[in-house]
Amino acid sequence: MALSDFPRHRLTFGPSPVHPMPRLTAHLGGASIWAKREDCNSGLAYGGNKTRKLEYIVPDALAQGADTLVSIGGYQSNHTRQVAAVAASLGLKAVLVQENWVDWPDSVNDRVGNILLSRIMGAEVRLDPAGFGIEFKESWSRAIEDVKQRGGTPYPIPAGASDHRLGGLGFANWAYEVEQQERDLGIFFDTIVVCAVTGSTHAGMIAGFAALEEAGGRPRRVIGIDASAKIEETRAQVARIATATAKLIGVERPLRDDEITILADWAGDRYGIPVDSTLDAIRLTGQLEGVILDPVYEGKSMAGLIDLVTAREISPESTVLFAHLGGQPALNAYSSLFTHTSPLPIESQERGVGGTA
Ligand code: 5PA
Repeated sequence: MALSDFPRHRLTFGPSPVHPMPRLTAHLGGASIWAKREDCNSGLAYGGNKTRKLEYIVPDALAQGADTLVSIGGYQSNHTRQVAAVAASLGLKAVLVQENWVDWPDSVNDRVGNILLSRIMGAEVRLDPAGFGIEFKESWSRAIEDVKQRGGTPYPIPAGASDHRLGGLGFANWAYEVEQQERDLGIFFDTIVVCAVTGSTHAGMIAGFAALEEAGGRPRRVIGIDASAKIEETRAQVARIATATAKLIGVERPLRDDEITILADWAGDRYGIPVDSTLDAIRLTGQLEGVILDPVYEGKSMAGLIDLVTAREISPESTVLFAHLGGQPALNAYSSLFTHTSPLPIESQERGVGGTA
């Protein structure tokens, strides 16, 4: 089968925007940096990477006659917020298990940002004290059973919509979309940088680009930056989902080791807790580009990009695509990190690079 044989339920506006980041590029003085924006890919509750994954999962849920989407994440899960939005837009119910994944001392952590949005959209939100883990959870199977006992038809969606047969297809499709945008722009992104936690975003990209390479496309590097601080689990999950997704979309050859690259150095010690490099990356991207990143995921992957470009581990000749996967609503639970403006020492001659002198 090919990717185009799988049914897709459109939840995104269309291809997500791709744009250059000229002031960040000039500041880093190395590779040319662009972004592809999943944080504004849809009108459904701010969109994000899960909205894309759900485009290939929703047809299966509808075919099974489901009336309730059941999923799981942390209190500030972006994934569960997107499940709530998709359920609302389809006229389905959502039951969300929200676990205490992050020991974060913000008194409104379970009330603002993503969880607030899910409640507005009518999801049944179940707070659970369990900690971070992408493995199978008892609370999730209990939620599924409860829906059945009430006479409903649940459709289980695992954490991050990752450990699901169709979970990698959304970002395999992203690879095809990038290739089309490259043709339109007359550009080639030799390096992609993407955040990885439950794995199917990165894995889907690996599978999609492998399929394109098999069809004669140029090879490229897809660099995953771990934000789980459990690198071995994330790497194993990415490898497994990439392999399964590649098979699903008709890639004949086994994936090479160098196609599965996940780097550990920017996650800090714990999932959900930003470190200095995360906060620096958030401020730098905000102050140079007006682009907002979150402290759990995208701040960490951007920190990786910044260091790899600065250290020339990404070549100065490279054209790099930063996959911005969303996540900003969680910033509301991290307000204590940003109580003051901290202007960065940005050289004055850099100020005009974006266009206006
Ligand atoms: C998430 C995930 P994967 O889980 O597909 O590896 O994606 C990582 C990722 N960026 C990157 C953002 C903004 C994300 O939300 N979020 C999870 C959630 O519950 O929100 C699945 C963990």
